[in-house]
Amino acid sequence: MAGSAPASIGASGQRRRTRGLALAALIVACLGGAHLSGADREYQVRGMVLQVAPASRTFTVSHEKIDGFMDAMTMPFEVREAKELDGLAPGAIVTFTLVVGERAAYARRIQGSAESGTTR
Ligand SMILES: [Cu+2]
Repeated sequence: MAGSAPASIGASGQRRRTRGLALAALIVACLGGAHLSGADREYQVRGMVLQVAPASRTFTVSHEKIDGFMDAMTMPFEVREAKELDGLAPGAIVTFTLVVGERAAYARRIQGSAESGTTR
């Protein structure tokens, strides 16, 4: 039989992989936006918690624009210790300090905002 393989085989798999890379690149671009000079930088961040994942020590926040660093967006942030996520729940309005080092970034001093009404 003179069967010829379709030339387009595997095209969809290729596309899926490209999308994954684009997402990773977005996160890197986001954290790489600062002009890192070796010293850690700290930024005040305010936003709404969308997801909390103690197992991976991360929480996802829809954050407001961070002056001099990045525009408003939704992204995951890491914390040093899972217990820092205690009491956080989707929908909470929080402020925290984002520490950006040469190779990693993490959130600290996460505080609920009075506006979120969780302490009523
Ligand atoms: Cu961001």
